[in-house]
Amino acid sequence: MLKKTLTSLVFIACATSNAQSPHENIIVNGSFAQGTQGWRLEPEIEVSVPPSPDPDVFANAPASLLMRAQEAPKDGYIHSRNARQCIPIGDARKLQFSGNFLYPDELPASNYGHRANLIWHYQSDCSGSAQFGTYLEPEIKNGWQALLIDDLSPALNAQAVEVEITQDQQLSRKDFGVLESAYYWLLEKLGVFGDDTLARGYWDNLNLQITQLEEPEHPSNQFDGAPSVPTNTNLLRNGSFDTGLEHWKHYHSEWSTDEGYNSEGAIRITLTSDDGSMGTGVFEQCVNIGYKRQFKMGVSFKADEHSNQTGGGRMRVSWYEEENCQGRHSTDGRHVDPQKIAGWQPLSVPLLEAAPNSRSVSVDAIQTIDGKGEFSAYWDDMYFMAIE
Ligand SMILES: [Ca+2]
Repeated sequence: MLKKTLTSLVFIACATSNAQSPHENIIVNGSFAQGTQGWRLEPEIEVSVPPSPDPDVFANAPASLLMRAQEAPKDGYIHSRNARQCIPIGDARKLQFSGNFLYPDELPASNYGHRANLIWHYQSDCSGSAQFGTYLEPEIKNGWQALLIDDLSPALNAQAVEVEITQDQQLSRKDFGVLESAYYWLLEKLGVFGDDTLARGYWDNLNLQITQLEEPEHPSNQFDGAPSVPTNTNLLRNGSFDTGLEHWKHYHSEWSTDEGYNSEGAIRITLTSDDGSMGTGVFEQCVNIGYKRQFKMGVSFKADEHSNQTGGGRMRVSWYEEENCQGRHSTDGRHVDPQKIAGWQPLSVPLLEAAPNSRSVSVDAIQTIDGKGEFSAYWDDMYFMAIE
């Protein structure tokens, strides 16, 4: 049994020294009653008393985390102010994340700048590589609001989670119309706002709790009875798209009969954008890998020269702990992207190491478009093979 119900968890938590107890808040000082203790704060963030503490929720801890970032230049770099905390997650299998948020001033017309992110880390001190998990995002409304995400699964092999309270320094005025922009320009000129026109926000009662623990004795790297898979054979079905798109999950796609790399028949993906660049997963296939640990992969890519916008792509994989791409997963950092050149280009990753404890892999193609318009590309001869 990999999964245990909550009723049987308490004993396990007590008996395992490094396990966290279920239903306790594993965030240190998530109520900010102890000031900044446990948190790393960047400038323009402070712990202070909000103008309207909720008497029910905040009776014992009137202090909250105030995000009051200044607007940053629109120079193409990512700008944000963050408060962070790294928390080892032990044997956590499922978690619940919640918090309260307040806009203390006039509501912004549009503001997607405030978020509370969860980022999974493979090192217990949150160094090294990471995988983005999920986030809480406040609605634009008056008064304290409660935000919650239930049933979270850590990334496969994650050792810690980083709680990152963030305010984007460019997004807050993103969708303002001309009249609104003029209004704020006037207020600034009159000194009403100073230069602090990004919507401030208070966070409080940040709570991350484990709702399900993994059985500590769960054997890792045990593959007794796992089926073998052949080496140097394409484990993807219909990788050459010779007869259609069967065996693939696909989006924004059509089968092309008159294009192809080694043989005619390819998948053609068309992305359109009304505003700005974007990227999305376009086709994928799940492969059970048995006990094999080393793989190689590749695909051929050709941009359609009739597109009125440029774009690109990426081939990458995510490893899953159970067969058929079920359970927790971990996205591999090794990937390959096509160059912006004409004609077919074969792409390959010569060595991929399966994530520890993984039993299946999702082989994914992602396509991007660089701005407003339409970008089409052909993909063909995708392979994923076990190496001896
Ligand atoms: Ca083909």
